[in-house]
Amino acid sequence: MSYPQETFLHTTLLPGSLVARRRAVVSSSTLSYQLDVLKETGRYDAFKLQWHPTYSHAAETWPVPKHLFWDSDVGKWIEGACYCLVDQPNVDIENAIKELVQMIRSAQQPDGYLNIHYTVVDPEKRFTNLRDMHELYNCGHLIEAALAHNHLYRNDDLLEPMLKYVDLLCRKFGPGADQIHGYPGHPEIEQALLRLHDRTQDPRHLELAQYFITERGNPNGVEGENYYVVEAKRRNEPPAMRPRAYPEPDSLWYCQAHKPIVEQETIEGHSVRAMYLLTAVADLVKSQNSPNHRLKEAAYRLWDNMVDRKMYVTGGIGAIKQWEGFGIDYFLPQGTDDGGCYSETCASIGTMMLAERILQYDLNRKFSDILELCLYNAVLTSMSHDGTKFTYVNQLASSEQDLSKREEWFTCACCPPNVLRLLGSIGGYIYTQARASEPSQAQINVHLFIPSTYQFQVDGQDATLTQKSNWPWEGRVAFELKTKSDQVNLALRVPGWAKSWKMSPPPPTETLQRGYLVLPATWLSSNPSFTLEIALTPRLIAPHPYTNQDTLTLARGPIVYCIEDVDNAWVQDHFKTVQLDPHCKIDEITVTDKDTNDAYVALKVIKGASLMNMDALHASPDARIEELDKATGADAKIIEELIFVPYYFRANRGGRGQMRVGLKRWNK
Ligand code: FUB
Ligand code: ZN
Repeated sequence: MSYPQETFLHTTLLPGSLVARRRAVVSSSTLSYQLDVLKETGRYDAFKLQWHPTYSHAAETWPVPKHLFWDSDVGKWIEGACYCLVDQPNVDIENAIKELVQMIRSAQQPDGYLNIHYTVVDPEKRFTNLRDMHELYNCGHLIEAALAHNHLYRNDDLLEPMLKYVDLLCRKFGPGADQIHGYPGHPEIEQALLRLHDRTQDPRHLELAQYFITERGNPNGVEGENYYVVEAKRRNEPPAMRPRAYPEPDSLWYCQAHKPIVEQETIEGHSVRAMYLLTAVADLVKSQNSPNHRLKEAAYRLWDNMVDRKMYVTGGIGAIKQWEGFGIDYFLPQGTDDGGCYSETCASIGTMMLAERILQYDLNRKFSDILELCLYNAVLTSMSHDGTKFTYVNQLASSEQDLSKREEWFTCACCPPNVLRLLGSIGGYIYTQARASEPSQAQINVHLFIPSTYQFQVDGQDATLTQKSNWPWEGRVAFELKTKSDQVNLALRVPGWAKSWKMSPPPPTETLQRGYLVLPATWLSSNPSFTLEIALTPRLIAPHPYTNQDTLTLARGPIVYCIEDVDNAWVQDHFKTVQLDPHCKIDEITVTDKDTNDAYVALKVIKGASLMNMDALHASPDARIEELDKATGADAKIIEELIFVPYYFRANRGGRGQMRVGLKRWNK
C-alpha cells in the first residue's frame, strides 16, 4: 500500500503555484505559530503529566473535557512538522520535536499505556468509556506522528513507545473472552494501525484494525447488546443521560455504531468520524488480497450517498452543529440564518483522504473531482494567508451570529494541525502509481494539476514525470516524461466540470476511461512532452432542486467563488437579497493581492445582479405573488458591479465578515 503521507516524498512541488505557496506558508509560519500556541495553552508540557488548571474544569463539558484531545493536537503537530522538515529544515522546530518525543516517552506507563487524561486525571478508569473519551483516537494520532517521525529521522524514538502501547491494545481488545469487545468512539486508530501494519508487517496490527472496523455496530457485541449500551450501563449512566451531541439517548449513529458498517445504507452522524472510518475501510479493502466485497460496497454506497445528497458545492459536509455532522437528505442550508451549516475543516480533509484511498484501487474521476473540490475550497479556506488564523466551521453564508472570520485557535483544536499535516503531505495526493503486473512496467495516474515533479522507478531505473502550469488560474498543463523505459503508461484526469479540453500533440484516442485519459507507453515513447489544455471558463452551478434552494454559485475550474463586503461595501444583510441573473456576463480579472503578492482570478458581473426591494413586501411570512414579483422584478435595484473572489480567499482582507456563496436566482 502506498500512503500520501509517504508518497509525498517522491513529489517535489515546483515553487509559485497556489498550493506550493500555501505549503510554504505552513512551513515558514504555521509550524512555529502553532508551536507557540501549544506551549501557551499547556499542550506542549502536558506529557510531563503534571496537573494543569484546565483539568479542573472537566465536568463542565461532560462527557468530553476540554483537554481530552491534547495528545492528538501534539501528535498532529509532530506529524505535520516531520512532513515540512523534509524540505525546509528548522532547528527550533527540530528541537521542539526532540523535546516532545522525550516527554512522550517519559509519560509511558510501565505496561505501555500512554494517555494524558487517564494517567493524570482519572487513572482508575482507563478503557471504560471508549464511546466518548478519545483514548484510542489520541493513540491513532500519536501512531501517525511516530510513523512520520520514523520516516524522517530513521530512528525509533517515537515509534518504540507507540509499538509498546499498541502491544497493550492488541492484548486488551479483540474477540477473546478476556478481551474488551469495544472499538473507538472516534475512528482514527484504524487508519493508523493499517499504516503501521504496512510498515511493520506485524499481523496483530492488521487484525486489530480489522477488529475495530468490523466489530463496530455489532448489535450483539456484549451481553446481546451494542457495546456502547453495555459500556454506559457499566458506568452507571442513567439511560436518559446523553452527551450533548446526541439528540436522544443512544444516538449511536452519531459515531456510526448503530449497525455494522456493511449494513449502513446512508451516511450518518459526525462527519469527521464517518470520513476517518471510511478511509480505514477503503484502506483495509485495498490491503486485503481478496477484498471483502461487502466492505467495499459499503464504502461506495456511503460515498455516493454523501456526495449526491449531503455535500455542499464547496466540498464541505455536515449541516448540523449539534452533532457536527450530516442532516437529512438534501438539507444543506448555507448558513446559520438559513437553518445551519457546519462543514468542518477536518471533515473535508477526511473526504480527501477517503477519495485518495479509493483512487488507489478504483481510478474514477468521481473521486478525484471531489478530492480537488475539497482541497481548493473547503480545506484551503480554513487557513489565513499568513498561516496563523483558522476556521473550524466553513459556512457558505455569514450571519450576524456567525460572521465570516478566522480565529487564532480553538479550545477543541482539531482543525488547525490537521491542515498542517494535510498541506505538509499534499504532494502525495497528486499522483498514484498503479500496481504493475511486471516490474518492467509502470502506470502513473495524475489526479491533480499541481506543478510538480514525480519520481518513480521502472525496471529498476529512475524516471520522472513533471507537470508545469499556472493552475488553478490557467488551464494549460505541460507534461514531460523522462524515462529510459518504453513501458510507462499515464492516466490523466480530465475534470468532470471541464467543458472542453485538448491535447497537443493529439492523443492516440480521445476516449476517457472513467474520466481519465489513458496515454499508452507506445504513444509516450515518441511523445514524452505534451500539453493538456483544459478550458477554465467561469460557470454557474446550482444545488440539487431537492435542497429547495433556488441559488446560483460562480465557479471557475476547481475554484468556487463568493462575494464579500470588502468588495461590495453597500451590503447590509449578508447578501440575502442579492439576485443573480442566470444569463449574466461574467468577466475575469487578474488581481494581485497586496498582502501576499499572489495573483488570482476574481470575477466581475456588471449589471447582471439586482437587490430585491424588501420594502415592497408586507412584513408578514406570506406575500402576495404580485408583490413578490414586483420586489424581485420591476422594483429590484440593479447592482452596477458585483465582485466575486475565491471562497478560499475569504476573510483575509478585513471587512465586516459578510459573505455568501450561493445567490438567489434572479427570475426575470
Ligand atoms: O473529537 C475530536 C475532534 O473534535 C473531531 O474530529 C471534531 O469534529 C471535534 O469534535
Ligand atoms: Zn476539526
